[in-house]
Amino acid sequence: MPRRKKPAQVYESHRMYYGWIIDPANSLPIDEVLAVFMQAPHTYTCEDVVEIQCHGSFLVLQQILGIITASNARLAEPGEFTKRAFLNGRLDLTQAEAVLELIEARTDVGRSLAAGQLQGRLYEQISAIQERLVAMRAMIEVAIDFPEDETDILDAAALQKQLGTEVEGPLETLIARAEEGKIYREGISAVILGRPNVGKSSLLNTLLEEDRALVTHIPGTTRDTIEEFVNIKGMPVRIVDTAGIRNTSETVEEMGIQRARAKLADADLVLFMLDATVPLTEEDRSLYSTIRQSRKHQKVLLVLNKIDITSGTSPDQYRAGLGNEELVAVSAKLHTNISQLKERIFSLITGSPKGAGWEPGTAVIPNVRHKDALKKGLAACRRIKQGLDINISPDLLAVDIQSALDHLGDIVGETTPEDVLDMIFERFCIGK
Ligand SMILES: Nc1nc2c(ncn2[C@@H]2O[C@H](COP(=O)(O)OP(=O)(O)OP(=O)(O)O)[C@@H](O)[C@H]2O)c(=O)[nH]1
Ligand SMILES: [Mg+2]
Repeated sequence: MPRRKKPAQVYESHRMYYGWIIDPANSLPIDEVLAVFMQAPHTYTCEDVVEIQCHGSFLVLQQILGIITASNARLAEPGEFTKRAFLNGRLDLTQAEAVLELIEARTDVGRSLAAGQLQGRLYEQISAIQERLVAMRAMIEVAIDFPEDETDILDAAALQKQLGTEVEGPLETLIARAEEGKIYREGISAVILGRPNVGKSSLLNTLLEEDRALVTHIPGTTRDTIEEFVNIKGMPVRIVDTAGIRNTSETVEEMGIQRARAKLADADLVLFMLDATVPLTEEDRSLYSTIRQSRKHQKVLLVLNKIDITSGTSPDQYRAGLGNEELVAVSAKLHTNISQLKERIFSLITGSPKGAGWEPGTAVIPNVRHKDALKKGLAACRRIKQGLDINISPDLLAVDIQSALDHLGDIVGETTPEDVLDMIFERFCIGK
């Protein structure tokens, strides 16, 4: 603890103390700080915690950490605080995951979903389903213990109905939510492709509202891919600016073009950019057919740029040469029709008509890991129903009930294997 004028013998829990950190090696002051001792169990990890609030200088932090580690402490591993909170039962696994999501959220919608999960909304829904299954398991166990009364105890039709409404239904709803909420949680990726000089980097800058990428009148300016997140109606969209694609003998430019093509493969959406000051060129056509050949079902939006300069070609003439894809006419330079472009991107991805963004409200959106376990839980539930159909022995029903329970237990961290836990907490940064 920091040195105070009158060092206390006992530090009160959850009380701020003011003082100085003094270097024990030479008794020189390091920083003026506030420190708080928090006694278990009312702490983040449920263990005793000391927090020191110093000035945010790298050197000060390094020196204080040096003193602390010299007295037999060690640095926490990534996510260790949250992992301890989880292992000590203060958070379930979905809440622990929500901490990471809260830190990494890129839009308000994402942040709000993470906050809801941190409050335990997903956990509550999973626990409710678990309780139902436990009650059903109890009934089946009675049937196992008193086989002669089995027909009286196990009303197969009633049990099937109960499974449908109390387990299957809620599981299906959660799986559907995971699908529809995925884009808000993980975002999508949109790659801007087009000939050199059509204004790809200008569009990235306009969408970002900052001069991120270099823009010049010289074709071949962008040599590497540049990626930044843009918030489009609550949906995090990774926009990838690429090197203009053309035949070139220049090695660096050619490497950039290769990267641009590679980005095409993992994009959800291609913003195919055209230059309104010239008619459609042969290069445009061949680039378009490359895109279509490589990913037949990929979404493509034609972006006709530089409409501030009038030309003799109508938007429909460009579309006619490019598979009649949807087209938005913009001026990246003058920011014309940019909100319309965002609307089109949003509706193309979400499939919802243009208009309102998504309101998270009190929605619960399971992540990919949860969805996987929910699907396995649902499959087990369906096996139970089929088993009841053909009157299988209660012992076998109990096995499937247990399997459904285990999959739900994986979500909240009750039965999650150690390696999965490690994978989750390794994604955290140090100090969380
Ligand atoms: N008039 C007009 N000029 C634009 C517009 N958008 C971009 N430009 C100009 O077009 C030129 C090329 O713009 P960039 O954004 O560098 O084009 P690019 O597609 O990234 O080019 P490469 O990186 O070389 O492939 C620059 O001189 C821009 O100022 C626009 O909407 N209107
Ligand atoms: Mg560029």
